[in-house]
Amino acid sequence: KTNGTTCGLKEIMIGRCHDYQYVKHSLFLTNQSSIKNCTKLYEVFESAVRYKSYCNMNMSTYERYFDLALDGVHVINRAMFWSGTYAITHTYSGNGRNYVTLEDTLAAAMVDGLIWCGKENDTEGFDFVSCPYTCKSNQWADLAFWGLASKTFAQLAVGEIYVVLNGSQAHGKSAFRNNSFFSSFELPNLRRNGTYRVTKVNTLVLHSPDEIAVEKCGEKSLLDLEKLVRSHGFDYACKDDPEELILIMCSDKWEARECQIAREVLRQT
Ligand code: NGD
Repeated sequence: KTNGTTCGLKEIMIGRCHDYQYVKHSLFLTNQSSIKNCTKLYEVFESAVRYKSYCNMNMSTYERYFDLALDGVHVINRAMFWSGTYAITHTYSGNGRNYVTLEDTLAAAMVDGLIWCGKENDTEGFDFVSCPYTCKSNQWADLAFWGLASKTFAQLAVGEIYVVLNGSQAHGKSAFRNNSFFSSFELPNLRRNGTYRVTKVNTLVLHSPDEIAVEKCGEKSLLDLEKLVRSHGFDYACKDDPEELILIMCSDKWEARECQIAREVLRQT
């Protein structure tokens, strides 16, 4: 077991691309002209990374890939960001049916959860044995893909946006961290001007059933977030544990005290 490039990277990416366009989103029915060539997309991705040293990656490495994969996409009133809440946010977004997360876009869906790194002077051109987690010589290498993905996605959001934060973070982590992808690459890149600007940031703060609520709306790091959001000229709203999200959390934590209410209400009907 290693953390090298995922075996079958190419087949997975091309397969996911077909699944995304022809099955999950049935684009051939609704918007045939927006269908992208999956092989071409993979080739553009591959040419950025294969045979290249991982530590030479930078914030422009994947520019062509995102230009192509996200061309023509914008997300009006339902872009959803997350930090420390991956699983529940994606259950809630419903593959883009309810809200649209970065991972619900083709560009990110093709590689979400996969690992890859190039290798110079190698027949495969990818390192299938191990990928460096950090490059001492180049801090940008880590950020090359997901940093640019986050920035590009933030620039496509229009109108009201949503961010799902974790108010039960352990180990002194805060709900809104100033070194997270959300605060470094997404918040600063939201459109502030023009017809297609962002108008309002809706923050949803989740507390895991049976765990301590470390931060609630209007407290600690959530105050910093509010100030920052307002200084960018956006409206701000914050809600602790919206009911529809409590129900999703309780489906995994049925025994928790907070989930008793849901149980009792469901029994009555
Ligand atoms: O220092 C790091 C690091 N810190 C977190 N992560 C890191 N990866 C590194 N190589 N180096 C990974 O980022 C971590 O394993 C998580 O899976 C992921 C997100 O971290 P989290 O939960 O702390 O939240 P962030 O705010 O940093 O990033 C989430 C936002 C969200 O709105 C997405 O649109 O940024 C976008 N995103 C960023 C990174 C990765 C998505 C992904 C993804 N799909 O893998």
